[in-house]
Parts: sequence; C-alpha cells; structure tokens
Amino acid sequence: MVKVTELAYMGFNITDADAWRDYAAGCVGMEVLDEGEVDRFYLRMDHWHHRFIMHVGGDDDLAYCGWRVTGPRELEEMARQLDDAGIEFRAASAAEAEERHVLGLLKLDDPGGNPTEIFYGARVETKFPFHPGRRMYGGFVTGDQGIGHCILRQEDPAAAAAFYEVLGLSGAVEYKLKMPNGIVAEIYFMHCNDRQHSLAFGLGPQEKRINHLMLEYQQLDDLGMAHDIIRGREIDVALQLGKHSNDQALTFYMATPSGWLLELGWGARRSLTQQEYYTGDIFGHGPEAKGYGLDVEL
Ligand code: MBD
Ligand code: FE
Repeated sequence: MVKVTELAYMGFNITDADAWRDYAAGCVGMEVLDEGEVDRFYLRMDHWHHRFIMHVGGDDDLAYCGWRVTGPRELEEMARQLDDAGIEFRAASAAEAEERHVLGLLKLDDPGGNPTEIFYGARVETKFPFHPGRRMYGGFVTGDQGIGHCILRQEDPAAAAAFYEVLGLSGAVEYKLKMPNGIVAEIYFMHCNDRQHSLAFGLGPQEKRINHLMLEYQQLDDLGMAHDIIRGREIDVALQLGKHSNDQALTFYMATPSGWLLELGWGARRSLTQQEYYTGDIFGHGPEAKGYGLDVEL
C-alpha cells in the first residue's frame, strides 16, 4: 500500500490580498513571492518554491490541500488504490500540474467536499533560500513533517477517516470534550509522518471548509514575537496560549484576514505508535474572541 508522506501545500481563496501579504510577512514571518500573476501570489516557509498559493478573489476559504507521494510509481499506485476503494478522482493535465509547480497530480474531493490533490515532484528552489518576511530567530518546522496541520469540515467523520485511510493516513479520536450543552465532542486526528497530526476533524458544523491551519516555529522566541506583534495589532485571539495534550505543542489561535484561524506553535512532540485520548489540554488555551468555530473548552 502506498501512503502520502506529508501535507505539502495548500491553496486559499482570499479577498484582501494586501491584508494577507502584510499579515503573512509581518505577523507570521512567511515570505511573500509575487511572480507578476494578476490572480495569485505565493507564500514560502522554506526552500520550496512555495507552500501556499493565495488566489485573489472568491470566498475566503480553503481552495485545496496538496498531499505528497514519493514519485511517479507511487502516484500510479495511489490511483489504483483510489479506484479499488471506489473513490472518484481524475488525473490532472500537464497544464494543471504546471500550475501547481509539480510533476504529476490527481484531483479529487474528500467526503466533506474539500478539494484534495495528490502529487509527486515538488518544485524546490535550492538556489533561492527562504527569506523571512520579518526578523526571525529560526525557521518553520517543515521537512519530512510537511507544513503543519489543518482542521477541515466533515459532516461524516467516519467517512472522512475511511477516505484518508485510503490515502495512507492513520489515527483515531484523541479528544472527548464535554460541551456546555452536555454533548461530548469527539475530535479525530490523523497523521502520515512524524508530525503528530496533519489533519483533524469532528468539530461539528462549521461555516467554512477550514477551521484552522497550524504552523510550527523551530524557535520558541519566534512564537513569542508573533504573539507580541499580533497583540500589538489587536488581532482577534480565539484561544489564548496553551499546551495541547496530543502533540504537546505550545500554541495560540488567531484570526486570519479571511476569518478562519491560524494556530501558531512551537515544541510539538512526534507521532506516537499507539493511540491515546484525552479529556482536555495540559494548560491554557482559554477562549477569548468568539465566533471562530472553536467554542470548545479544551
Ligand atoms: C490541536 O492542534 C487542536 O487544534 C485541537 C483543537 C486539539 C488538539 C490539538
Ligand atoms: Fe490544531
């Protein structure tokens, strides 16, 4: 069985390009790459050509997630795996692969309707090192752990888990959270490499396809600097600094210019070999700004 190796890139539709450029560079430290295309620009986190394609115009939501496989044989094998599981997909054209700066590409939708891409052959710019958008003590944790993780909308968590298992991710419910209304929320986390989770779902109904994207700094002081900057700019914080039980990362959640959340973190531990579940976080993550779809008591 072939498995995806990382959550490698994402696309977003955005309405306010200037706000996003300023936020990504000035608050987060990502590099903005503009290649003169009128409808898009790129965000970099490392030596890859880009990790995010920001499509200007649209609905301020996730456009697609890009999952990587090793090479052309693995992509062919993945296509067979999808066929065998009865999952619909299509092989993208050469022009579509070129548009993503990859060598080969499949396009499909996950059970929640989230556009999903599986590819091989990333464009890596070894001669064009990462240049952070603001001063940084270190870089982002990427490499064989991919870009980070995201929480996506899924109406049917069991169907979502079955779908992502075909892609080669594995996981289970890792949080059972008592909600104020007495219902227990079960959040499902999945991984495909050393990053403790690359994908999560099960927050219940949410307005947007994406609830949050998590990025991890190599250095604690970069998380602190981001926090100072966004507090100075009075950007909404949905969950205050705190430490998760599963990946044990120190993180906080803030609003993006698109109204979904960015979780910035540091110090995550690696994937475990056995599943565990928790009924709460280690400390912190107190709720602050409401209305971002994370009104759960962690
Ligand atoms: C996470 O990264 C997260 O977003 C939530 C809600 C719980 C545990 C880890
Ligand atoms: Fe998270």
